[in-house]
Amino acid sequence: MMEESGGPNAGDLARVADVLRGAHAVVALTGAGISAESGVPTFRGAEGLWRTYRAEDLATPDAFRRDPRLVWEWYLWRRSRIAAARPNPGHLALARFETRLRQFTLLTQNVDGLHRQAGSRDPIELHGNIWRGRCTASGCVISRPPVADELMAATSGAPSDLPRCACGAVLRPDVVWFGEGLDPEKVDRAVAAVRRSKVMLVIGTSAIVYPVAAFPALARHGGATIVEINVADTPLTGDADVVLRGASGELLPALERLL
Ligand code: BJW
Repeated sequence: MMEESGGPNAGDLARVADVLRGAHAVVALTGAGISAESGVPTFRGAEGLWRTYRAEDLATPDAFRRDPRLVWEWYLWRRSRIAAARPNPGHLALARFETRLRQFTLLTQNVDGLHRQAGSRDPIELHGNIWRGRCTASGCVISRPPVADELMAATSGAPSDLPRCACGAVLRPDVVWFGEGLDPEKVDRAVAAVRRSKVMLVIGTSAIVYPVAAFPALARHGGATIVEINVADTPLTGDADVVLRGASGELLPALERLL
């Protein structure tokens, strides 16, 4: 259902639109929930990936050392789901916020690349990008290695068939696993944007994975208004200044219409 001007969030939407219009710097932080309406599975919750798969077996450096083939197969399966997905009205509205709002910075924990597809010019992808591979020897990053070749390689049996860099070393997915540090350059840019923000929109994230989960508190400490957009409560909900309860694919376009 579309969020209409007289809907349950109407007063809060108008209030958020007012604050956004007056703000000199705005940050949006997104999580898996913004891509849920595009058909990309989230991690937690009833249908979440971690209900079916164990993070310890698939999303840690140890898991990759133990069984790189299993990890690659999981990532290639996820790529195939993402390849079939298109940006939804939530991604598209955020891309337009870039031109409508002053100093708008988009931070995302998502690895699916849908913000770029929607037209966002420079989303800071804090947890990496599933479409890139990274050389386990040199650390060099390879954009969009051919998926079909990798799929065949990853499922054809021999260990030497794992996706490889031109130097011969095995590639790994260019994403951030549990226990790994985030790219310091991205964290620095993100923290600078968070510190100068006057409004922070926290959209579709369970807000429990650190260090990103600390960003709303940092923004709040600097005096920013925190707006949570989510279909459910999170640990952030009680500390948010405004909570817009509902699907981001409906609420973000509704917010944009009020700007
Ligand atoms: C909707 C919606 C709709 C649905 N509209 N909303 C104990 C205490 C504190 C910290 C730790 C601890 N033990 C370990 C740690 C550290 C750990 C951590 O935070 N763990 C917590 C889980 C406890 N963090 C790390 O390990 C990080 N690294 C680190 O700390 O490094 C330290 C270090 C420094 C220097 C050197 C070495 C180390 C790294 C974390 C990496 C996270 N990686 C993943 C996988 C990425 C790759 C991949 O995709 O495979 O990132 S895990 C997964 O969680 C993914 C996500 O980006 C991340 C966050 O999930 P997100 O986006 O919030 O999704 P969900 O599913 O949780 O939530 C969806 C939300 O959407 C829900 O709220 C829904 O209600 C909502 N929703 N539909 C609006 N339509």
